[in-house]
Amino acid sequence: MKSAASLALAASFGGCGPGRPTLKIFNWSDYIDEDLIAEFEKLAGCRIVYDNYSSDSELETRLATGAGSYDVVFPSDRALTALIAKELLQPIDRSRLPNFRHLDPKFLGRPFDPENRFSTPYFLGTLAMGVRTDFVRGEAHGLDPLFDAANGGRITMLDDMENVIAAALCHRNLPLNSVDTADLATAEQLLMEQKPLVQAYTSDSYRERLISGEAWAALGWSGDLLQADTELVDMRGGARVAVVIPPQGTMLWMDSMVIPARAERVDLANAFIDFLLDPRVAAANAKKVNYATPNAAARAFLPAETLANRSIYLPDELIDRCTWLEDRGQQIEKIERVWRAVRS
Ligand code: N2P
Repeated sequence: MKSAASLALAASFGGCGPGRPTLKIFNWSDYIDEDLIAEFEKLAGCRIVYDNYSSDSELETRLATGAGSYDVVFPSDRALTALIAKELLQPIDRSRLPNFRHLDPKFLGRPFDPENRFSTPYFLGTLAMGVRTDFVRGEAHGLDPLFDAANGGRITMLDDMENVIAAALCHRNLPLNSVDTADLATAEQLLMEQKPLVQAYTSDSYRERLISGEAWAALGWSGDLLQADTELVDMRGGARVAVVIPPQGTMLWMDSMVIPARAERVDLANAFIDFLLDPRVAAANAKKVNYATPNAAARAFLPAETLANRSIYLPDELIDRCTWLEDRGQQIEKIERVWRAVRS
């Protein structure tokens, strides 16, 4: 039985049947409760084409070359500045997003889009490490297991230049956004020494590798690591993934929902974004992906244990020690040079 709201929504997009309109979405991997995709298809009487990417640069290239147009994409804070400057996004019509009001004002008006003309916050998370506690013994001190020869061949690092270098700087207690020549030389040396121990530089397969036990220690995004732990708990084999947020502070990030300039179904794109902003939907999504929701009203629908999870909702004193990725302008070349050395 369809609700009146869903019938109205479906009617406004041309209804069901073979001629159903198509909404094209491009999102990071493991970053949505897939039941919500089916729920929206039903609600709006549309078909969703859902593709994944694993880095901001992959997204930017796709939008810039126009290879396949998308209607909703999810760039991170650092990528937004460039996407806006290159006119690859379109301004949002706030009157189409009645649920926008549920967002916590603390996550609006960030420097990359001060008036939220283009972006609607989706999730926040951190750069973190996951370790298989059955293979990596003892309490992890900061990111130590990632650089420990005892885990040789069982370590994965993100395929992401700024975050890998930030992790190395963090391990050496240096500022995460440093472009100081000596700091970067320290990071480079550490990463070159680590390289023979690394099984893979990957941003989209570490979750699975931790679950299978192929990887024992992984640098990753907090929610994906927590998802790996949840799956292991569900499998009841006794294995766990401990999620470690370095106590000295880590990188924080926030991803947003945006509509590309070349989107073909702006009507459906708005309806989909507004659907994800619905407090009940936002809570279901947050519970599944284990990232922090910027949706204040959604918190009422989240289990107390999720809200109490300090790897998702960081305590204030830890947030104070964390940083956001800074735009390093021309100095980024220094970071690129280190990354080339590590990856060549
Ligand atoms: C989810 C990746 C989170 C996006 N797999 C990092 N910005």
